[in-house]
Amino acid sequence: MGLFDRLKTRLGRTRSALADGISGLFRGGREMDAALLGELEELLYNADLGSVASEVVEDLSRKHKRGELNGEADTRDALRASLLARLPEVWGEIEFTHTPTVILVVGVNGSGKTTSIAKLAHRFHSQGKHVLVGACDTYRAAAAEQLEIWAARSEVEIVRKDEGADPASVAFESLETALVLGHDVVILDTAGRLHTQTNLMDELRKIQRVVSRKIEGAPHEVWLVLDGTNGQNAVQQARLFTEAVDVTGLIVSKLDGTARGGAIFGIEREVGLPVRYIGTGEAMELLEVFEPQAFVDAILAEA
Ligand SMILES: Nc1nc2c(ncn2[C@@H]2O[C@H](COP(=O)(O)OP(=O)(O)OP(=O)(O)O)[C@@H](O)[C@H]2O)c(=O)[nH]1
Ligand SMILES: [Mg+2]
Repeated sequence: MGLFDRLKTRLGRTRSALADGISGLFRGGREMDAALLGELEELLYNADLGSVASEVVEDLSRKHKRGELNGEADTRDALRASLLARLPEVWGEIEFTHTPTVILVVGVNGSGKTTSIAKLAHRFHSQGKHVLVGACDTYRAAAAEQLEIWAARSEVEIVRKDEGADPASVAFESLETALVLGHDVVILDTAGRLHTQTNLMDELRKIQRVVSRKIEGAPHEVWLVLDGTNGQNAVQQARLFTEAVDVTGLIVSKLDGTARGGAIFGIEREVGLPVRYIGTGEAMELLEVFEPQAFVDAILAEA
C-alpha cells in the first residue's frame, strides 16, 4: 500500500469529516453559491483548520466569482490547491550529516514522545542505521522500561539508568556510548513537561548544554511531539513550548484517532517549524513522513 492509501485509511476520521462533508454539501445536485461557501467554511472550521478555514474559503470565493468554480469536482480541486499552498516546502526526513546525529525529543505529558521515538528508532534501524536510544525520562521507572521494551523489539540499543538519576547524565552517557560504538543516530527521550514548569524547562536546557559539550553542534535536532487529538489547542501548546526551548521540528501524533487532523495547517502556520512525521497508530510502523501533497490528497479523498 502506498503512502496515499495508508494515509487515506489511517486518517479516516479527518478524511470523513472533510471529504464526506464536502460530498454532503453538494448532495441533490446543489450548486455553488455564497451559502454553500459559508457551510464549507463551517465544515473546515469544525475540522480544526482555524484561521486557515476562512482564508481558503476566500480563495474559493474569488474563483467562484470568476466563474471557475462550478461543481463538486472543481471545488475539491480548488480546495486541494489552496490547502497545499498553505503547507511549507520544507518537509520530510532529515539528512544525517553528523555521526552520531543527536535528536532530542520533548513535549508535554502523554503527547506520544516515547512511542514516537520507538517508531523513529524502528524506522532508522530499518534504513540500516545504527541506532541508540537514551532514556532521559528518569522520573518513572516505567518510562525507561517502556522504551526498553520498544528498543528490544526493534533491535536497537538503549542507555538507561535507575529511577531518579540525572536526565542529563543519561544523555551524556548515551553520547559517550554512541561515540565508542559508532552509532549513527542517538534519540533521547525526555519526561513530559509543561512550558510553565521552570525547573523542568531548565532541566531540558541542561540536557542541551551537556550534549553540546560532548558533541559540538548537538543536539542536531530538537523535536516537539504534539498530540494531534488536541486540534487547535496543540497550536497554542506548540507556541508556548517553542518560546521556552529551541525546537527544530515537530511530530504530530495520534492523527488516526481524531477528526481534528486539519489542525496541522494551523500548526504549520503558527509555529513556523516543519512537521517532520505524523503518528497514525500505536504500532511501531505507524509513523509516516509528513508529505504535504499525500496528506492533502488523503484527507480530501472520496470514500
Ligand atoms: N492511536 C495512537 N496512539 C498513540 C500514538 N502515539 C502515541 N500513542 C499513545 O499515546 C499514549 C501515550 O504515549 P507515550 O508515547 O507514552 O507518550 P509520552 O509523551 O512518552 O508520555 P509521558 O512520557 O508520560 O510524558 C500511549 O497510549 C500510546 O500508545 C499514535 O500515533 N496513535
Ligand atoms: Mg514517555
